[in-house]
Amino acid sequence: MLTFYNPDHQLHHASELKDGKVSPCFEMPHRADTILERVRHSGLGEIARATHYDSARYARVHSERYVRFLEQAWQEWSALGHQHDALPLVWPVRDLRSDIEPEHIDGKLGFYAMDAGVAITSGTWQAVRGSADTALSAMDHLLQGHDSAFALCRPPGHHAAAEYMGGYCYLNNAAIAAQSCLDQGGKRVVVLDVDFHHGNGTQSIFYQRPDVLFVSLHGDPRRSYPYFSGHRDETGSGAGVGFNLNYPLPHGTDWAAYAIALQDACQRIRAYQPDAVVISLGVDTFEHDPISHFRLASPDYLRMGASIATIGAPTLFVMEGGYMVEEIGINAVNVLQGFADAR
Ligand code: SP5
Ligand code: ZN
Repeated sequence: MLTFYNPDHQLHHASELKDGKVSPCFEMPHRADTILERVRHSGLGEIARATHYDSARYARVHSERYVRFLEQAWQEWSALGHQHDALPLVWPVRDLRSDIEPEHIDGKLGFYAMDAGVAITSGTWQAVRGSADTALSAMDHLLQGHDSAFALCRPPGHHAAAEYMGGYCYLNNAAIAAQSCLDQGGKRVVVLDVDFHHGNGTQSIFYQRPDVLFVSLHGDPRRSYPYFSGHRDETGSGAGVGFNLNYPLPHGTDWAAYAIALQDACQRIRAYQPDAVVISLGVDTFEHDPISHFRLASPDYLRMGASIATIGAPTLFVMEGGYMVEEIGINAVNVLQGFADAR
């Protein structure tokens, strides 16, 4: 399996507001470097450099004004004399106006964010677009007739919706790749999200569409981030009714319980007969993850990969979360190896 990687991710190392304090993000550059090292030493396959794409490709699933905001935010922020990270601090919730884009950067940051886990720094845009380009490069490889590919994306993407960032995510790499597949002749695409957190951004982007089936296994939003999305009764709307499938699972879920939900999900995906499957691959379901609450062990990720392989469609793995940096490489590559061994 070919791995796509872009070293520009290192330009994004930010802080987040958590537990009432600003401190370094759990989502740090060392994560991707640890995974890359593991890919190198595991014999999974070659590593390829991602190529550069026009930003119009991101605007297939994001609004143009949001992409423009991401591109210009640091310039607008630093023009005020700031040298530290830009963090959103005010949001247009419920009956506040969310139709008029503010002119001031403080307003824009909140307008285009769902939380304070998405700092903008001087290198954020270059890293963010490099991450989307990594997913696009890997999808192009898949469309050339290969069985699978791994996009080692960083920063992650699945919390980012058409017009907002959140949860360490800016551009939705998995959604951009899924849309690219459709734009190049694919008719039915699945995004299967196995990150611990519900992929609210991906769900939102495809919620009214039948051409992308979104399936997610995640911590029950009644107790887990992102709290406001990921319930079982979210099944799609309009033409998309029946094409959104959530499996909220309780704190403490181990492989035995997880495997039952995953098998059910894979069976539903097979019935859809997809042209391609995009896996939002988060390994924050790990028992020692510092911010999550499932109990998967390292060997379970081999089984996860084997289970995903039973879907039987061309498969693109897109890296999402996972914050136990020491084991993130072992766990992520275990999924890929479990998949490759079963094919
Ligand atoms: C891509 C991804 O996995 N994003 C996750 C974003 C989660 N952000 C909120 C996490 C809050 C956890 N707070 C625990 C604090 C432990 N001291
Ligand atoms: Zn996550």
